[in-house]
Amino acid sequence: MSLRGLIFDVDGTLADTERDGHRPAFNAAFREAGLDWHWDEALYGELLAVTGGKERIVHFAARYRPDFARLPDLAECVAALHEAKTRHYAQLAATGAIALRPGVARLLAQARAGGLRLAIATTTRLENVAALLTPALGPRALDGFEVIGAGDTVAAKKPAPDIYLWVLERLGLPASECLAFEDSAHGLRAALGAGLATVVTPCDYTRGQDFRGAVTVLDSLEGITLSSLQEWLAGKA
Ligand code: XBP
Ligand code: MG
Repeated sequence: MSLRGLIFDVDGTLADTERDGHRPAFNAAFREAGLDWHWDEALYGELLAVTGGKERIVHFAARYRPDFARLPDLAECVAALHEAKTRHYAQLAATGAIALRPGVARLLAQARAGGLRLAIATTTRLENVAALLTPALGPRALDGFEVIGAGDTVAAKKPAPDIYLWVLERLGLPASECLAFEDSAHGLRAALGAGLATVVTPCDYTRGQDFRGAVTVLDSLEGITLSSLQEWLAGKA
């Protein structure tokens, strides 16, 4: 089977965004709303078990702030917090403070030059993806991706396979001709659930998770060649 498309997760895979990007943005939104909530590094690692920012806030409230979780307008309050969080994250990312992981920019450029079709399948919001990629890849960063599945594009977030299935459908490619790139066990499950051979590059928060089923687990995307990607796809088939 020949390789035709690459589908990338964003958070943790293209850049290590969680500890010093999303986490402080959540905390800034909580402060701004007058809440005494603070997600330290350890707590945030625990909360990453729930994907999606709004879902993560709801989970935290249910577990640690039951009074807040019982608010009759909980959904609106969470949506407002998440809007503020997105603003803070996008502002920070747009400064270029969150670098791409080693090898990412080179692999994207090589894949494009080699005629591969590129896509994104992420849980985070589209504006966050734009803010993160623009400083590193330029103002047309998103144009390099033919399909971008982000945020609430699908109702069921990772580890459900829905976002990958949505992206595959729009690419018009079978899973057997694509590779997925993930950093977490949740993301891997989503990609595998869509039938995708998956390369895993764990990040700080996900190192040590169960990556059974991945075609390979690597420290980074540095040094990867298009022929090694083709071999991983063939090995999986
Ligand atoms: C990323 C996430 C996201 C971000 C926050 O998971 O779980 O929820 O932490 O983004 P993945 P939003 O890398 O598997 O896509 O606040 O925009 O939801
Ligand atoms: Mg990820």
